[in-house]
Amino acid sequence: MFVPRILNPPDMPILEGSVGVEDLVLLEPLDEDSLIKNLKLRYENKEIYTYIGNVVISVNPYQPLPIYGPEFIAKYQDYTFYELKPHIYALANVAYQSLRDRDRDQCILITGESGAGKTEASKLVMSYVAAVCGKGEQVNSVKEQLLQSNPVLEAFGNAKTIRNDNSSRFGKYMDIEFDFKGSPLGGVITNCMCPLPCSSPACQLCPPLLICFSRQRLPQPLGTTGAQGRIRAMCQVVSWTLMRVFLHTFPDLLEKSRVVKQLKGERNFHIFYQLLAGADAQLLRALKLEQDASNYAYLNREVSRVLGMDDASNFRAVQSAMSVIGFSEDEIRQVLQVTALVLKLGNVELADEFQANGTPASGIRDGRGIREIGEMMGLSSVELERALCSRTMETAKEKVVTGLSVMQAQYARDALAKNVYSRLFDWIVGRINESIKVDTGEKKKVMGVLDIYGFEILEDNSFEQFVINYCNEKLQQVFIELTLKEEQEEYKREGIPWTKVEYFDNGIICNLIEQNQRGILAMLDEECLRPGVVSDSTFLAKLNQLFSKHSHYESRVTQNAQRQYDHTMGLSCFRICHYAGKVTYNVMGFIDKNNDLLFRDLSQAMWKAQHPLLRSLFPEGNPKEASLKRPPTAGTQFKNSVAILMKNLYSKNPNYIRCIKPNNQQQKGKFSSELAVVQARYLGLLENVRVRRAGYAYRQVYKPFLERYRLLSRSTWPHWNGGDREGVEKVLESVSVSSEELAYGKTKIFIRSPKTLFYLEEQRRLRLQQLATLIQKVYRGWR
Ligand code: AOV
Ligand code: MG
Repeated sequence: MFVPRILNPPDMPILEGSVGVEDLVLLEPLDEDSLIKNLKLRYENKEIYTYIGNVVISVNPYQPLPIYGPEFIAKYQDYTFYELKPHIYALANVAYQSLRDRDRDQCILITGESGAGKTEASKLVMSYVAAVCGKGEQVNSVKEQLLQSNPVLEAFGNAKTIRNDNSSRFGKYMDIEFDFKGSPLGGVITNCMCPLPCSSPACQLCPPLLICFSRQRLPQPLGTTGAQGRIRAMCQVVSWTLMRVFLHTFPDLLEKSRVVKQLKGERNFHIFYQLLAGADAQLLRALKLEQDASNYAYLNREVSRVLGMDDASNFRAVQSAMSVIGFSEDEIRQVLQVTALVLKLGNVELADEFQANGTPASGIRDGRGIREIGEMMGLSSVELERALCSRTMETAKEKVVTGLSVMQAQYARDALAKNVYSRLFDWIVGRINESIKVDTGEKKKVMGVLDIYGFEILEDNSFEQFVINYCNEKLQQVFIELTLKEEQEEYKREGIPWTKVEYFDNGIICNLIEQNQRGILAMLDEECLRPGVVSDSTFLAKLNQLFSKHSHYESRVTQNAQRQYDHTMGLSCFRICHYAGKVTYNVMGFIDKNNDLLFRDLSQAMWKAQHPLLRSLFPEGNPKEASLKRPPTAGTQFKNSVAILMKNLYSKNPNYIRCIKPNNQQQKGKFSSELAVVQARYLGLLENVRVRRAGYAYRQVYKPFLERYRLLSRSTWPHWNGGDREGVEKVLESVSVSSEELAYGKTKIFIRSPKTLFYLEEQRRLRLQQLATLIQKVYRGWR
């Protein structure tokens, strides 16, 4: 349940020194300027979190702040949302409690651009969940595994980019699954007798009082036993138990092009550097590696170190994390071998050779390298060379082997390296999923956490940025649909007058990209599958023709209002006006990346290798499994996984963390208003506040509202036999809330300003204190 917090309750030390408004709903005047000023003021005072109702805005502090850890987790667990400073823990707590108490699957959606703090936020959510749920040996081990999955995933899936030294290069969606009550695995069950003299069969006072006594959080009235007007609610304190974690990474969505090539100033995936820096001499020898990163063609020579990042010690952390998760020593060794193989493949140099008939073909220049690789793979170097440098065309009748040109062979080598690495990554994810679970108990409730790569605008944007931004576009759509639209529609449903707030609906951009048979992805597939001469330029020409009138598509050839061509755009580019800004994409490489071809000779060779892990990564290399059917293109696969993800998200109750990047230098304490305003604009923060404020900041179904506050009125407490809505009316009358503050909807009560709610909460707290004192007296009397 969303409840905005009391601004300055007197007895909570944690609140001291708060700056600016903590909930933008309270902002006065409400405009972009004051919104940004408020965020800035707070940021400069190290208040990085701010609410818009139940949405958490997080501004990256770029420095460790003393607001995390067990002590804070315990605090946020004990208080409700409005009682403490805005925090991700508060949001995690609300999500966790709604999951537990209201039986509703939750998801936590973390958005923001690259470097804004999404991954760190997701880790905070995970550590919160791990800290608050369940006890017992087995559960603790699941928790430990959950937390240790981070260093492993980051080593293999993150890299230094221009935007972020620890940038996620894959999309991660995690389902954390819980089981509850009476579970043999540590669901804590305590039976307490509530001594309250009350006759309500489901006494709602019981939970808060039990909290007072035992600091336990989970009493659920089980049933009642009555004696002479005294009804005691028997409460069961249960705790939800973390059962299992299921990681979904998008198939093929690791940015695998990075394995073979990085932009200026960027690095390959961390693991390569960690391995070289952290492996001892013996391991290096076993892997046939040299320590110096500059020896490897796949590792950008100019940057091999990242300031403040200790690759060697991270390597040890990754190794130990893998064993905690349950990778056997042998598995770890094999993973490292495959990683080393990728590096070594990059150094395979291809040179011109001539076939007997005089046509140019490629061959391998350095015999030692290929022999070492063959040895490690468990494959003869002759066979490996053949697979890299030639291609077998198979028809029903015959087999024709042709030599590849040097360019083609290099392409084949890189394709192999990329495929080995990305399949290794998927294998690791699968292996983690196998580990992190308790076998007994079925899945009951799920909390999803989504942390994807953020929206990216680079100087030169390619297929990778295109899919990444498409994914962000879809997430924005979820946000719009669920928050803004739903909000307005709710007012309509409840029959409450409403002034319309305009917001931008990005459905049109999503359609431009994903529409079946008509969208850009469909056009790309069509070009990839079309027989005849296809190239990136025929693809571009097709787009330019098809979308020349589309309001969110721009090309060099579309004339603008002044009938001029746009010469600022490269010849091979098109532009999409995304919700978050215009991005110019260069089509060079789109077809290739979408096709993502791995010549069959290579997958067959890999399948023949003796190395068990490597071999298992290429099941399609088994001649018996061979199919002439083409696997779906990279774009289609991506679109499909996004669709599955969306379906999953729509089935859950969303909680939002909106991350903002305060500066481009990854510097602490520096808040650039210009940068923030752009992000606030595309995150739609102002609209979000407006929608929240336009009408009513808070609403709640009558029944739970009555249950929460009925102790405030003598008419409704301890007994109330009337209807829920009438009960709510009685309560609000008795605490004299002005009628202008309220609207009675069909099923819900709406409250206009948060202040009224703060007032109600304060009244409730005082009343509870009163009651607690009373009951403690009774309780003592009984013992
Ligand atoms: P991202 O996930 O949003 O970018 P990260 O979560 O990796 O961004 O954050 C980038 C860096 O900012 C981290 O490595 C930390 O140094 C710092 N940081 C972020 N949040 C905090 C925090 N709460 N406290 C302290 N430091 C923080 V990307 O994955 O690139 O889209 O693709
Ligand atoms: Mg990240």
